[in-house]
Amino acid sequence: MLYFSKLAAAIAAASLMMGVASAQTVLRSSDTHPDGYPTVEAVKYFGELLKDRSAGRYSIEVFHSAQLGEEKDTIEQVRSGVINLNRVSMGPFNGLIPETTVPSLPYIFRSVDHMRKVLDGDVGTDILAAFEPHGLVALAFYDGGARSFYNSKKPIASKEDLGGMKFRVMQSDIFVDMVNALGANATPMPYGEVYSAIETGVIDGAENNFPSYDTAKHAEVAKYYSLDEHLMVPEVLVMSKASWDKLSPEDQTIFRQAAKDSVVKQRELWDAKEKESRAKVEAAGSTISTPEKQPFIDAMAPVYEKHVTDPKLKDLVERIRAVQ
Ligand code: GTR
Repeated sequence: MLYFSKLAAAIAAASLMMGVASAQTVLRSSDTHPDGYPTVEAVKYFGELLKDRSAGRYSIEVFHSAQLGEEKDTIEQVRSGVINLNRVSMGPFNGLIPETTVPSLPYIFRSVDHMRKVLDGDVGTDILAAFEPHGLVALAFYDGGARSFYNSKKPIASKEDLGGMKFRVMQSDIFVDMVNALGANATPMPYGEVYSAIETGVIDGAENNFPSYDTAKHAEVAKYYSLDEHLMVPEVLVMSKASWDKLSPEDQTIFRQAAKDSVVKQRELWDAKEKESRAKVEAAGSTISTPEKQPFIDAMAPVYEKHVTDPKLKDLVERIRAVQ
């Protein structure tokens, strides 16, 4: 009797061990946005596709709301392999990967359609490939729509109205130079500090798309949104090269395809969220002005002169402009 119960226990232990051996690998992914945000939901969807296509061997846990840290810090953690995946803006990569500066240039894209076409084509493939020497495998671009200025002080009816105002930007020199070229002052700081910086008057405002303006609650403290659409900085889903190298070539193909397929989902969610957030902030009392764009575009010449000197980057700019 004792023998049988021991045997049963041994079998149970063995199957448990086998279970552990065949258990799924749960990859950790970081996002600064809250649960439900289009990027967070798209990475979850990517995880579901992976789970299905790998017969349950891989899945993803998304740590949303900056639980793993602000973007710049989490990028370093992904490079060193501490975090497996990260959904981030292109902006914080500008100092590290020169090619990421090009899609981060003001008014480089003529429209959202133009941006999507560029990112889906050869230029997009080349920019994604530029991450690899930096300990990162870039799997896909997500949509971050257009970014515009907002502030707590006054409506911006023209470029001149920005003069002397203080705006938070993402931590990249391009954005500092962009704000300075508009006659305003730039303060680079992490996303998570923006709300209180506006509330306490350290800055007059910031710049972002409607979903971020809404979900980070910046609309509560900066009611004047001006639709100048100076940036369309793409989002990017990156994987740690250390994690990537552990995958078999077959699994790498599954990952790449699943990431690609999640882009379609993200764009659908994005388009809906942009409309929803805009309606929500307007209903809550934000006013939206539409300054003439051409003076903003004209003011960007020095930013291009300073940041697009390398022939490789000049070529990327030309290729983007040539996409119809
Ligand atoms: C958002 C973007 C984030 C982050 C943030 C910021 O639009 O989705 O990844 O970059 O802007 O301004 O820091």
